[in-house]
Amino acid sequence: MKDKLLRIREESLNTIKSIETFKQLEEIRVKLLGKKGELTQILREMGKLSETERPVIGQMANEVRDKINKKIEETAAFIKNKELELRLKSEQIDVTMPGRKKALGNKHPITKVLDEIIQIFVGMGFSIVEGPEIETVYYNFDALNHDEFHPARDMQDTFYITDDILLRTQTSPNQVRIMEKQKPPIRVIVPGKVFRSDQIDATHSPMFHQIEGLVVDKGITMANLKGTLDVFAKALYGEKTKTKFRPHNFPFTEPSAEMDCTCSACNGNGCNICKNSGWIEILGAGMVHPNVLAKCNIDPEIYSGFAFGMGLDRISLLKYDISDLRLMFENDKRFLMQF
Ligand code: 2NL
Repeated sequence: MKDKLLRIREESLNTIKSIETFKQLEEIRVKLLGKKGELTQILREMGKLSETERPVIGQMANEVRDKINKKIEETAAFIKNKELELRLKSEQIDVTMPGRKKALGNKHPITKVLDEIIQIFVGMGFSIVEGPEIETVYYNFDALNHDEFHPARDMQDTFYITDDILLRTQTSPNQVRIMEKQKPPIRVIVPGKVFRSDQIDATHSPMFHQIEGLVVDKGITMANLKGTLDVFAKALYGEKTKTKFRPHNFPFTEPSAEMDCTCSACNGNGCNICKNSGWIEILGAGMVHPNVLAKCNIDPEIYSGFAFGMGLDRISLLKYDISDLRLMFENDKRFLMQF
């Protein structure tokens, strides 16, 4: 029995030495010291021994058990240390590595042009106002002096929600709201989305962007309109830009005009962008119709004003030489990242 104990001791210590994982260690522990373990077996057979042998073998068996236990504990600590070391090594980070760059988006070409235009008018003392995209027939048409039979009112051209509610076809209803609320002097620009029932093609979209402007005060004349819009054109397209005004007709202004600028791509010499005319039409404008002022409780005998409106989409297409309006709304990053 003594030999057996010595053999167990020798073998156990050798096996434990070569162990590398907690799982193996636990297996060995059960094999040696568990209920069915070799050592336990021996301790159980102690009864068979003579009284002189029993204490000697007993003490020896205990010593072997303690020794194995101790070795197991040491090995456990060793494995734990080794695993920690491995983990530290594998999780090492190099704080000097350059970080991963987040891809920043960029502004949409229409937003860029809008920002630029806003900057110019803010520089001239205008405030920016925004308003609802869903409007009443009154604010969109009646208050703007559209007569009962004006073609723009047609179901074919305007998105009606009910007989009385529609998607605004221009941002002007918002200027009406401002005139109702605020006494002159008024100097505002109103950017926003507008809606018309157009078939989609390279130059048309049922949703597009406008920026309109309104100035109302005592003594405002056509000279203020022309001066302001000429300064605007020079700020947008460069100091050398010339402007010209052609007579036009809008229900809400009288007199009305359209303004052309010399083409900034060819300095007015003619190119494919301006279709060889040297001029580019950029906005419509006019003196606010007395009927419109009166509807907003502003006395047209005391006050006068000018107003203008332009399509941002068209100006952006021209500025960036983009051939198809649909590209603007397809959200294709390959297109959008170019601006
Ligand atoms: C265009 C022309 C224009 C206005 C908009 C306006 C607003 C009020 C009173 C009078 Cl409240 N007029 N707006 C005036 C003239 C032209 O837009 O071609 N837009 C794209």
